[in-house]
Amino acid sequence: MELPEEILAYIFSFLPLHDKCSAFSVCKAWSNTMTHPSSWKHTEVRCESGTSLPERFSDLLPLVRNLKLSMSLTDPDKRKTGLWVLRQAVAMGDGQLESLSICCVGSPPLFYAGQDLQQGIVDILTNGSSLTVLDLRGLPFTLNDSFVRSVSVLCPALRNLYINNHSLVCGVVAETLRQALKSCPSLNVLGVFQASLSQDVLKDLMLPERPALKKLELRCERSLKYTTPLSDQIWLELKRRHPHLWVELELDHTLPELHVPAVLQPSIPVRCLRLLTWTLLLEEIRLVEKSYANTLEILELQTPPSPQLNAALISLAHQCVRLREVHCFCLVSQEVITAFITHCPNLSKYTLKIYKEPHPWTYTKLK
Ligand SMILES: *[C@@H]1O[C@H](CO)[C@@H](O)[C@H](O)[C@H]1NC(C)=O
Ligand SMILES: *[C@@H]1O[C@H](CO)[C@@H](O)[C@H](O)[C@H]1NC(C)=O
Ligand SMILES: *[C@@H]1O[C@H](CO)[C@@H](O)[C@H](O)[C@H]1NC(C)=O
Ligand SMILES: CC(=O)N[C@H]1CO[C@H](CO)[C@@H](O)[C@@H]1O
Repeated sequence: MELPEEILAYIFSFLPLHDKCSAFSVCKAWSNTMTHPSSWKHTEVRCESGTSLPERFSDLLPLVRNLKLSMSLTDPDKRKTGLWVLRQAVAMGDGQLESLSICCVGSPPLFYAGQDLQQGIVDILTNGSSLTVLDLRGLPFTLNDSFVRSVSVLCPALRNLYINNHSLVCGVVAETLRQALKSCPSLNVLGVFQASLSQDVLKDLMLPERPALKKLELRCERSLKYTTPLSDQIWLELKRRHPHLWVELELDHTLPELHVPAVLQPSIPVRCLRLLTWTLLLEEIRLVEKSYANTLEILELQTPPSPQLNAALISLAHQCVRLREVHCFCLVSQEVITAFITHCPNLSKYTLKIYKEPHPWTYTKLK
């Protein structure tokens, strides 16, 4: 059976690089199809222990448009291979790589600060690039100011930039973000540590020449102790300037309890909230119910169980009816589950347990 080339290319686009390579050698027709740009829309390359990359990758990588690079950090050789892959895709591809996401598999060596990777990425991008999406959420080390400044200058077409990684501390100051906004005038999706935001950054985002801001992903951790909290007024102004903006907030256990209410300003258009603080969150849940009922779609909680928590969640379920997902990593009562199912018509996934289960807890999917 002969499939039209477009359809075949579409199917090939889902293959990981290894299988794409194999498809190349099957027959003439397939090998032609593999040079079709659609075959390369998405490509994941894994540089892990035990796998090696065939030589011919160097001819194929320049065809990649959207690259997901997964690499093991444990082994310096794998980091070098990862950078080699990136170099082929960027330098040989005539600036056609559109999106790049880098993530790590396995745990990094102790005290590994990612110097070689940060420097390597900057070196590879040194002739400039037309990247529109750069996602570094999967890097487990602190990204620093000079890295972010360099990348923003080298990739002026960026629209989506994610540097809100799970590293312990924020390494990027507000001035750096302001510079990145200047260098990348089209940025409209931004994932950062909230400690990198300042009143001035938000004001820059409101300038008349800026495009409509779509999404802010903010990680709130202990670095916030040393910053001035953003006022509700400035959030209100931002929301007025960008009515379609939505915000994803993640508060982790390193954020001192006392700073939690300052983060949860009522005018933030919060669509997704992860309160992973392990502290009692009764006041906070009341705040969420009061402030975010019109926007909240995803809620995740890590907090101790109690009858008061159950009552607070039942009350929240009555108000936050737009919820699509709710995940609570402590035991709750059956009434809590019933309340969410009854009041939130769009609920599609939940992690709400009435009995202890072995970890990791799995979620329940509704039809
Ligand atoms: C940058 O461009 C110069 C001149 O065209 C070239 O020699 C060099 O290899 C390029 N560097 C990278 C990393 O692409
Ligand atoms: C930031 O990281 C780069 C590359 O890892 C390093 O060369 C530089 O010294 C670091 N700068 C600061 C201010 O820590
Ligand atoms: C449920 O989802 C539909 C489709 O996305 C939307 O139009 C509707 O407003 C949602 N309902 C609630 C209560 O959020
Ligand atoms: C937000 C995010 O995706 N963070 C990632 C940062 O890096 C660690 C370790 O690689 C990942 O587990 C996190 O998911």
